[in-house]
Amino acid sequence: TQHESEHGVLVAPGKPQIAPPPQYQVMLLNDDYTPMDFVVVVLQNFFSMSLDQATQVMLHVHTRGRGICGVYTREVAETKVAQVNEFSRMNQHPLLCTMEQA
Ligand code: TYC
Repeated sequence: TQHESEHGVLVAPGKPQIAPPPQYQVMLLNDDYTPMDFVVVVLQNFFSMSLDQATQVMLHVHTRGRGICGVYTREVAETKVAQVNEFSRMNQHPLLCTMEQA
């Protein structure tokens, strides 16, 4: 029963506030065949990373087996996963992108 949110916006008295939406980690999995340069391009273009950032994440996935590309709400995460996997297949690479609840 709060008439003002933390940002000063008025809300209906007695109306319970909605819980924040669940967040999902979008993951990249390592494989033996996808070229490193291709993974870097994916991270730059689909996850808005700089060349340095993308190179670091690609090397993390290469050495550790998997890594986080970003954290999003469900619909955004699902769209990223579908777009990355479609782009990889279109270029005949086995690169796999998945998501899991944070
Ligand atoms: N292991 C790949 C190679 O040696 C590079 C790679 C990195 C592939 C990250 C996938 O998600 C990946 N060419």
